Amino acid sequence: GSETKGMLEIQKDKMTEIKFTKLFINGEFVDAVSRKTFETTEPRTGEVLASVAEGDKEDIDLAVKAAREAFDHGKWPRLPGSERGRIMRRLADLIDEHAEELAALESMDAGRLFTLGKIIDIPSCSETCMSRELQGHTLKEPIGVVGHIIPWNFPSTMFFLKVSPALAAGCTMVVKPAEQAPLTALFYAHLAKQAGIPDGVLNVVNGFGSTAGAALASHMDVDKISFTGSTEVGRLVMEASAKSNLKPVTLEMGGKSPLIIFDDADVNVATELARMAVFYNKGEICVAGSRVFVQEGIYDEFVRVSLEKAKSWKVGDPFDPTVNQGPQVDKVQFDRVLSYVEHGKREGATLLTGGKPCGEKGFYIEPTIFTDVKDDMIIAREEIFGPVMSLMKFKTVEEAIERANKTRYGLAAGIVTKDLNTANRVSRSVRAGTVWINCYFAFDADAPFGRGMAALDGYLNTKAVITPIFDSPWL
Ligand code: TXE
Repeated sequence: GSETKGMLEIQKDKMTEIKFTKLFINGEFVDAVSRKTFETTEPRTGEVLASVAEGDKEDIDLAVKAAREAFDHGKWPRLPGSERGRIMRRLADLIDEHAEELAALESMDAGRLFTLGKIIDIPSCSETCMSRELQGHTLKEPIGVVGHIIPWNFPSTMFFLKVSPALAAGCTMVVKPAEQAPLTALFYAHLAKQAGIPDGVLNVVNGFGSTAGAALASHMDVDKISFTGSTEVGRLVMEASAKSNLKPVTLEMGGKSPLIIFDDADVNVATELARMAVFYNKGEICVAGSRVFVQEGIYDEFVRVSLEKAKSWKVGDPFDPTVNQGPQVDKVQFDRVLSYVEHGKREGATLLTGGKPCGEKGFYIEPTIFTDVKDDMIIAREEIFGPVMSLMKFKTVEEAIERANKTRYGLAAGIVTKDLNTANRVSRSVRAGTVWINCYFAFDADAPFGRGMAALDGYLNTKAVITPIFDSPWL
């Protein structure tokens, strides 16, 4: 009907031309040495979106060489912090200017909701470029050539969470984006050049993990690796460092974060937070609150309202502004999520709603809720990375803490209660890097999660410089 037609029109004018598909090395877009390319699919349709140059070891070598040269002899690390800050602010302005186009590219490549990309992800990217600069009079020095290995769930956000602090610190770098979503990184490389970031400082080499990624992790001339992705690969990256030059490695891997809801919570607020915590970005988020513990007094009511809320959560085209949830990033993740649903059913959890693919094409999955989930079930232990909520009932605060901590992960946790004592007690006892109280996914520019001074620190070396003064007794 006319509604469909209207929506297609919205999509058409948001669609963007794909301008950059080659590797970005030493300030130029170039083919891979092998001339090979790979196809990236569009999760909305399951069809091919673009052919992208496929980098491998030789390309990583060229990119590291460019970054090395730019670090050892180039001007970037030697510029005063304020001057680097000025160039990065120019980059921030260029990102803002292209926000719509970038958000569209991200929707096409990664299935991110267009509206949210435009108002959250892309502006936060430009913000990370603005937040800090390194003052020249400290004894902190840039660590050198950095390798960034990036996942596909928030391609733009992850790019800048890694690249901005490294640039601000004065490092040079090679970025290996995820093969599932390789496009926006190339656009940012183009903008960085336009902003005046010198050639060789920021290089982008697309390619696969076991080839390009592994070559970067084991490179003798790379001084640091920053990785976000699966635990299995994180282990390989650390091993590659150990077997090469023992470069420091920063790893940010999976999660199975608990969201603990107490009897005194407002059920409407709590169900809303739970829905966001698990279904946001189709569950493809490392800090997703995928284990929802609900105290017994409000459990039944919580289940009832959650079911209603899942039913009104709209799945569909990421360009449609009325949609809450877009497609999973690719067929592999789509199949993986559905196989977890099967595990849940087999192990005896109750499938309250969802659990099936939806839409005629593309990788869409219904928002899914399991009740009667036990701590030792696979769906309660492993990261699903999809829109699957596991509901668990608990009685006491002690029990909630103990069960929340029964995980090999520890990224985040959420607490919903009106009682300050409970909030304080649980936030101190729960093992997690970020604890949200009566909110979820609230980020602050100065919090250590990839930003602020703590982020910058990861790209700096502390150097002790000792010199005797003229009539020092040590002479
Ligand atoms: O991750 P990979 P995948 C979790 C999530 C997801 C699962 C699998 O549970 O379902 O991991 O996702 C590069 N040496 N997370 O398979 O393979 C790869 O090319 C060097 C959580 O996509 O870890 C990509 O750039 N690099 C996570 C990056 O690593 C290698 C986000 C991540 O891919 C490599 C993503 C190798 N040997 C997945 N092999 C989060 N915490 O947000 C692969 N790579």
